[in-house]
Amino acid sequence: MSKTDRRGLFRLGAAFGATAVATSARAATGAPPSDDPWSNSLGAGVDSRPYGRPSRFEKNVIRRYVPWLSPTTDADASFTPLQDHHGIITPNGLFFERYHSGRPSINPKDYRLMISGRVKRPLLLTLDQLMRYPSVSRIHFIECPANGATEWPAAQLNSLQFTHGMIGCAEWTGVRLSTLLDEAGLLPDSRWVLATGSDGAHMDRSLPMVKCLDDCIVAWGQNGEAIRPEQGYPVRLVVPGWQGNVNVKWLRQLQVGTEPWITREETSEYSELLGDGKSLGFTWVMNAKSVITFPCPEKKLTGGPGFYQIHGLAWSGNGRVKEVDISLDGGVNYHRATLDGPVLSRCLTRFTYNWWWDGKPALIQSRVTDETGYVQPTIRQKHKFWGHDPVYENNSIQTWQVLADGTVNNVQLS
Ligand SMILES: Nc1nc2c(c(=O)[nH]1)N[C@H]1C(S)=C(S)[C@@H](COP(=O)(O)O)O[C@H]1N2
Ligand SMILES: [Mo]
Repeated sequence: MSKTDRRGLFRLGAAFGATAVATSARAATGAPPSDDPWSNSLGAGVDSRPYGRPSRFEKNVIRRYVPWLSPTTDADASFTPLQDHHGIITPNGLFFERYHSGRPSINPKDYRLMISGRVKRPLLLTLDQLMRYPSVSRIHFIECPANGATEWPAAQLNSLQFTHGMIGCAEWTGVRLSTLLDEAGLLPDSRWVLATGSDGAHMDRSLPMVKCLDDCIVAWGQNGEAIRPEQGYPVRLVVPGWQGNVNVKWLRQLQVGTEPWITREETSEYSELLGDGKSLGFTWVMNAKSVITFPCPEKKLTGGPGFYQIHGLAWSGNGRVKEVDISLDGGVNYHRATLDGPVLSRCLTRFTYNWWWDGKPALIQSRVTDETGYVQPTIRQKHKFWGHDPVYENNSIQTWQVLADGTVNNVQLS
């Protein structure tokens, strides 16, 4: 932190030019800012659309998809606009979507959850019955392991939304999976649970009992309202910190067994080929990752040299974020960023760094270390491990190139 930083002198007034001077002259005479038209008339009444929406000036803050990645719209993915993500909670209408077989429309009256297999008392629950169990609310991110997949061979998409937007973070409300398994009564040899969705894809993933009894939530609430159809209405499984795909949406069945099922989703998908031709199965945990969300390709530096607050998001599927370091020179030197709490486990964490930009080109990066001591790797380190370009788990350090005119580009350092 520099001396200027400690005194809190950002000197932005001068940088903003004439408007700022005029405003401060008015401030000196004690006069209020001028009355604008909207200050002199009656405002609009209660919204005629009873479900509120953002200001019309925010109409570009939307999910987007990459046409060449999603040639059809029913087996699809859309990306969260992280460049406009304020804080750690993703608004429900902006939460990224991923469908293997489209989005079903489920009447909650017809909803049933079956808990079967190696249990003493199989259960078939309606939504009302499910919601009578003791519930919890927890804030967790969900990230698709294919987030950043396009960037393995080279910097391809000049966009924060498309390089990092297959992540969202919400407050999930529901019953702990351990509560339901306890109710059904586990048999001594029950060590795995197969979670299955009721969509056309019947997405199914085997989960080890230790995770099921730890922090998984059978959730019906998302940021204070019912889970959105896009996120699995009426019920999804939340498996904190693990790959997006195990967070089964439109959850239909929890089958308890003794061994993993090795489903199609666990062989043709979500397992990665190693250099020796063998494949790495069950890479569940999303390792620590971070990215600078301002500046970024969508949000350049518009005011010339001077003070800018760099901000961004960091997360780890292994627990809490411990620290984030910022580099302004492509990874040669690092400076500690400030974590802007709350710092929660398996949850987005906001970080900031006060930067007096000298107007020269810069290569800015963030690098997270989580509470286990894991340090976010460079893309070079990842390539060395795989020996080829894989599909999943690109959690490498992102470099944004800042040019003298304030433009920001996605680049990859070789
Ligand atoms: N039933 C079902 N669950 C599913 C999927 C699916 O296609 N069907 N997609 C998975 C994948 S690949 C991801 S990344 C996450 C995405 O969650 P979201 O759409 O709520 O962002 O849901 C997972 N759960
Ligand atoms: Mo995914």
